[in-house]
Amino acid sequence: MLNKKIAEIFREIADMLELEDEKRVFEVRAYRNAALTIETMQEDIEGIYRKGGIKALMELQGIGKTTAGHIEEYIKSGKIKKYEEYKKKYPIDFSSLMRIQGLGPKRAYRLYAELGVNDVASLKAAIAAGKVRNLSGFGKRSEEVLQKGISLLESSKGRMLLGDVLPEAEAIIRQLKNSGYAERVELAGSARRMKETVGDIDILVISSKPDKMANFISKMEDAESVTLSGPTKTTVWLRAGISCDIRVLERKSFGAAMQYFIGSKEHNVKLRQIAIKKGYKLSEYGLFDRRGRSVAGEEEKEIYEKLGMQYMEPEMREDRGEIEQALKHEIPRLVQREDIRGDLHSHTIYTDGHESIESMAMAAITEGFEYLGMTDHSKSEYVTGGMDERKIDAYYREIEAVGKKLGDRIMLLKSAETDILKDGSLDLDDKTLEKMDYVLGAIHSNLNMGEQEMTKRLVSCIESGKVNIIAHPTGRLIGRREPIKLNLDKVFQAAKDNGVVMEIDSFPDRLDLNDENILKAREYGLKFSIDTDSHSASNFKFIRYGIGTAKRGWLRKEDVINTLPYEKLMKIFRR
Ligand code: DGT
Ligand code: CA
Ligand code: CA
Repeated sequence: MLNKKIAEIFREIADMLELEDEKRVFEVRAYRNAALTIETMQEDIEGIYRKGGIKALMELQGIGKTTAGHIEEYIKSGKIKKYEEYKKKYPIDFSSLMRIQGLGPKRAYRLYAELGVNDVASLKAAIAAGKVRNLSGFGKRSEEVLQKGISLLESSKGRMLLGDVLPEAEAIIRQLKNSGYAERVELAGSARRMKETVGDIDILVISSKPDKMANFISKMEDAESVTLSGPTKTTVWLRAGISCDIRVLERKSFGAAMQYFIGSKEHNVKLRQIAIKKGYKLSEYGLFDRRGRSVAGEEEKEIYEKLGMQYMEPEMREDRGEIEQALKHEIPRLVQREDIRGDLHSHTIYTDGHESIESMAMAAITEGFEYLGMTDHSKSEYVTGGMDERKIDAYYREIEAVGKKLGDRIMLLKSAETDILKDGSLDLDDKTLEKMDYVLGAIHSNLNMGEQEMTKRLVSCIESGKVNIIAHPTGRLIGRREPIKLNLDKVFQAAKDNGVVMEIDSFPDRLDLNDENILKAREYGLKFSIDTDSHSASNFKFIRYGIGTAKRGWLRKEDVINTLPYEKLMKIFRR
C-alpha cells in the first residue's frame, strides 16, 4: 500500500511550505489534512484511484484537487515533482526529524542552516559535539529535550505501529488469496497477537504450488525487494518500510505452524516444556508422541487439547499466566468487536477534529455504533481551540439538533474532554459539567510533574465525584512521549472506590491504557471504556486496536462499559 509513503510526503511538503512562507496556513493545513486522511484510512489509496480516478480521490474527506493530482502523479510515476523541487531546496530528512519530540520544522531548519544537521544521525553528532546548546534560542535545556526525544525514537527503532502494519499485512493477504495458488492464508506473529508495535510481518500459506506462489510473492507491487527466497520461505522488504516473512506450508502441519509462528516465543517455550512433561515433542511441524507419531498438527486447537489445555485467542499468548489458566480451563471469553455498542470519545470541528458533528455521527452509524459520545476539548486546550462554557452551549445545541434529525439511528451523548488542571480540579464550571451526560477527564498540561504530585493530581480529580471516565490515563505516545509518572496502584484503587472508569484509547499511537496496565487495573475490578478518540470519520475503524489491546489485558465483555445498551450505560453515569 502506498498510503503511508504518500502521507509522509504530504507531511514533508507541509513542513517545507511552512518554512517557506508562514502565511500559507491554508495550503499547509490542506497537506496535513490529506496526510491524516490517507494515513488513517484502512483502504488502499491506489485501489481507490484505480477504481474511480481523481474524482474518487476528491470524494475523500480532506483530499482536494491539488493533493488528488499529487496522488495520481505518484501512482503513475513514483514521484511528485513539487516535492522533488522542494527537496532540492531543503535537503532535510523532515520525516524522521519531526518524530523527535520538541522539534518542529522551523527549528529543524535552523539546525540545518547553522549546523548542517539534516537527519537524526547528524543531530546526534551535533549534540555530542556540544554545538546545539550554543545555538541561540536552543540552550542546554532544549539539548536535553532533543536528546531524550532521540533516545525514545531509537528505542522503538525498526518497529512500526500496529495501526500502520495491519492494513499493509491485510493488503498482502488479500493479494495472496487472489493469486490462485493459495488454499489458505493466515496472519501470524506479533501482528496477529495485536501487539502495539510490530518488528516484522509473518504470514502463513497453504499451497500445492509453492514455486508459483514464491514467484508471485517476489513480483508483488508492494515488495520493494526480495531479501530471501527459498522453497518454503520468502522474505520481502515492503515499500511500507517493513519486512515480511511468508511461509508456504503443507496442510497436515498448518495448525502446528500457526501455533508456533503466532507465538509469542515466551509462550511457545513454556508450551514446549508442558509437552515434554506429558511425553510429547512439540515443534512447528506438529505434536509427536514418544515413537514419533504425529498426534496433532492440522488444527491449532487440537494441539492445546492434546496437551490438556483450553484454547485461547492469540492476544493472550505472552506467557503472562495464560498457560496456567488454560491448564485449569479458566480462560475467560474475551471481549469481541460485536460486543461494542458505542464510542465515548470523539472530536469534531468544534475543536481539533476534521468533520462536523453530523458527519461524525453518520460515520459512527456506519461503524454500527448505537451511541456516540461527543467530547471536544475544553478551554485549557487552547492549541486545539478548546471550548469555553459559552461555546459548549452552542456545541450542545447542535448536538441536540443533529440528534433529533438522526432520530433513533444513534444516540449522541453530550460531554467534553475536560482538562484536569494541576491541582486536580476540572477547567469547566459545575453548571457546565451538569449539562453533560458524562464527564471525560484528561491530563494534557504540566506533564513533567513528579510521581507523587501527579498521582495526587489524578487521584484528587477521581475523588472529586465530578468525573466518570479518565481518557488515555498515562498520556504516552508510542515511540514519541513517555507516560506521565503515576503510582497506578493508588490511581486504580481510587478509581475503584469512586466508580471511575479507565479508558482504553484505540488511537494507534496511544493504546492507553496499554496491555500491562489493563492487566493490573483488572486486578482492582475496574471498568473500562474502549474508545476511538476519533478526529475524522475514518478513525472509527481504530476500534479494533483498542479491542486488541483490551484482549491482551484479558478483558471480558462485562469489564467494558460501552458493551452496555444506552439505558444501562446512563445508569452507570447517573450515580
Ligand atoms: P516481532 O516480529 O518482533 O514483532 O515479534 P514476533 O512475535 O512476530 O516474532 P518473530 O517475527 O521473530 O517470530 C514469529 C514467531 O515465531 C514468534 O512469535 C514465535 C516464533 N518464534 C520465533 N523464534 C522463536 C524461537 O526461537 N523459539 C520459539 N519457541 N519460537 C520462536
Ligand atoms: Ca514478526
Ligand atoms: Ca518474522
